[in-house]
This record gives sequence, structure tokens and C-alpha cells, in this order.
Amino acid sequence: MIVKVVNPNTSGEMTALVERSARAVALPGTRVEAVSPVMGGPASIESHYDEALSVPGLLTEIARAQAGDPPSDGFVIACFGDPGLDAARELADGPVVGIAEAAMHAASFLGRGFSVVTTLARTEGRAWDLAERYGMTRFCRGVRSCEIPVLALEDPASDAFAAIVAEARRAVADDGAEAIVLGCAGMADLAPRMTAAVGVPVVDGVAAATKTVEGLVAMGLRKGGHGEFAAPPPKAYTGLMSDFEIPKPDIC
Ligand code: 5HY
Repeated sequence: MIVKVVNPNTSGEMTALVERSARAVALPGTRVEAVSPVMGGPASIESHYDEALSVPGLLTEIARAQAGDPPSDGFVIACFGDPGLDAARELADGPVVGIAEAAMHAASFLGRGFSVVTTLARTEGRAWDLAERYGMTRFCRGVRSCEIPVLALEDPASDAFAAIVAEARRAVADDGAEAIVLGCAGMADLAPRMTAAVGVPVVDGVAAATKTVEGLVAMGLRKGGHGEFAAPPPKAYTGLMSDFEIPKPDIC
């Protein structure tokens, strides 16, 4: 099977990191490929504006992989806001899983409650929105941030690890968290070291989403052809968006 991991920001370093994290947990027969949008997009996603403008690039990569030879069997959206998840599910035949969705569900199997530790405070609201959307608020004890910009996670001088560990320890002490959800794809490689440092399971959403997609594909499960996630209706798109036109199906 082929699992396509799409990092919706344009950081090549972060795309390589999420690919390593996904490949580290994939089964021997699973081919994992990670991409960033060829058409471009935000260097990192730290606001609603960034997130909204990362979606066209994300959807282009889903459509490209869907039409690939061979086509990808499933998709991971490797950004903690799970941007464009519903639109991607309309486009893709195979399962599409966001890293926030997968990490929260995985953490809910590991204890009575988890806390999310993310990058900037301004993204905390989005994490709460997703916890609500996924029915995870009864498990989510807290959403915390450590004011480390996404791209600073890649900079050893930023001391990001110490700051994230400190916030996770506060989540265990003050929120009563029995598991920690990492709130950014750029933290994917920190989970094992953080689990040792914090003393509770630390969940990397990239790994959790890769295993979830792999499991769904292995069970032969994919969306039905009807309902909310049916293919988008044919429609003209104009101007700079004309490439997103949904062609009428060939009825021959
Ligand atoms: C992410 N941003 O996972 C989110 C994290 C965040 O570029 N990749 C990003 O802070 O929202």
C-alpha cells in the first residue's frame, strides 16, 4: 500500500522529518511518501490565514496522488490544524486522516485524559475547536503552548525540547493529564524522548495518523460514494483558481 503524507507548509526540513516519523512506524509493505505543496504556500502554519491558504496546495497534492500511477491508497494531513480535511475526503477515494484527529483518539486509549502541547498561544483555540469536533472534549484536560514558532522547532539553539517538556510536565501536574498530544507535526521526532522525560505517554500525530490510515486500508475500508464526502460536483473555476475546476464525468 502507498500512504501519502502531505505537509501543507513549504518547509522541506519539516517534510523530511514527518516522512521519517511515518516510515518509522509503517509496516514493511507500506510505502510512505511525504510531500509539500509543489504549487507553494505558507512556510509554516501559525494562523487561520496561513491555514486557509495552505489548503489549495494540500488539495492539489491529494488530487495528484489520487491520479498517480499507482494511486495512493490513503492520506495523512501532517499539520495539527487538520486543514482541508473535509475537502480532502471529498477528493480522495482512500481514507484521509489528520494528525490532530489521530493523536487525540490515540491518547484517549491511554488514560482518562490528555493535554495538548502546541507551539503558539494563538493556535490553542483551533486545538479546542478540533477536540470539540472530534468528540474529544471529555478527554481533553488542557491545551497549552510554549511560544516556540513552528520553524524554530528545527533550530537546536531554540531550546524547544526543554520548553515543550516543561509545559508537558505542567500539564501532568496541573491538568492531571495522563497522556500528552504533541500539537505540531514539527514535534514528530520528540515523542520517545519526551515520554521518558515526562513519564506519561506522549503521542505524535504523524505516527498515529499513519497507523490509522494503514489500518483502514488493510481492513479494506474507504468512504462510500454517496453522502457528505462524495466527490465534489462538477463546477467551473475561473482565474487563478481555474486549475481546481471539477470536470464533468465522461458519460460514455
Ligand atoms: C503544524 N503548523 O503542525 C502546525 C502547528 C501549529 O506548520 N505545522 C505547521 O502550530 O499549528
